[in-house]
Amino acid sequence: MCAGFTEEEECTANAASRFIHKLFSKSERRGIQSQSRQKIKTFGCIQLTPAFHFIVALSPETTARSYRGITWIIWTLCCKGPPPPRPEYDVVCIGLTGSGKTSLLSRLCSEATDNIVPTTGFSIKAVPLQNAILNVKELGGADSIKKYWSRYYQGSQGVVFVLDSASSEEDLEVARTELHSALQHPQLCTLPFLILANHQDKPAARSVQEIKKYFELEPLARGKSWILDGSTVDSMDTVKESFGQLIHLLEEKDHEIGRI
Ligand SMILES: Nc1nc2c(ncn2[C@@H]2O[C@H](COP(=O)(O)OP(=O)(O)OP(=O)(O)O)[C@@H](O)[C@H]2O)c(=O)[nH]1
Ligand SMILES: [Mg+2]
Repeated sequence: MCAGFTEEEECTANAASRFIHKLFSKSERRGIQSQSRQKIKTFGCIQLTPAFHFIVALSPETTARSYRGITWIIWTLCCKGPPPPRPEYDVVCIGLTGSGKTSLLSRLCSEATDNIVPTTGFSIKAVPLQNAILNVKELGGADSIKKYWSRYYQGSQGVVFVLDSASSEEDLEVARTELHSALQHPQLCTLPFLILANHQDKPAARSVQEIKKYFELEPLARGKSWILDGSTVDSMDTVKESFGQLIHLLEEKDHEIGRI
């Protein structure tokens, strides 16, 4: 998030940056795409007006105020309407029962987590994140439901796989088998994966490095876009960052499809 921004300002500023971005010629855009996402935001404004060069050099408070002002002027003069909605992506969330899928998704949606029960069938949540909304379809992880997972993969643009890093060897082995078959499934094998090694707060939890080795991710997921992060339901800032990275991969995939 830019220094001094409220979430609402950040959202509006992001929307304005996306609009400015669209104004560029294709060749300019290609050049800018190679920069980091933060630079895209800044470059978008710098291209629009050299005066913004000065503004970004000022204090965070001044920058935030000026950015908001410029954003308002752009929208008033050019768009005469509310900023466009954040992009939406359809994501499927799988993992064994008890791995923490519902807990993490509920926390991301600012919902209470006191009375969470095992998911029967599936449940869909619109998870609002800074740069996108993820429509996440969580598939229950109980044995009776797991065998039907693949029926619900169609239409997914990304995958979140949650595992319990502190589970028994036996359960970890089952989780590994499930992740491997998901990574190789024809409807998922080309999609970005976010793998969350959850329950990291527990003393028995394996480290992310241990999970990476145990799950043989390097050889299996080579050539695919995936992220493996540790997580716990008590540290949602980290989880939001992981989802932010997934969104980045989803955006890249979108651009890739656009280029074809
Ligand atoms: N200590 C700890 N407990 C967690 C964590 N994440 C989830 N839990 C607990 O694990 C239990 C199961 O969580 P759920 O969110 O229902 O798991 P799920 O993956 O949705 O399970 P199914 O819906 O049955 O597939 C709950 O009691 C949660 O409070 C975590 O990171 N640390
Ligand atoms: Mg659940």
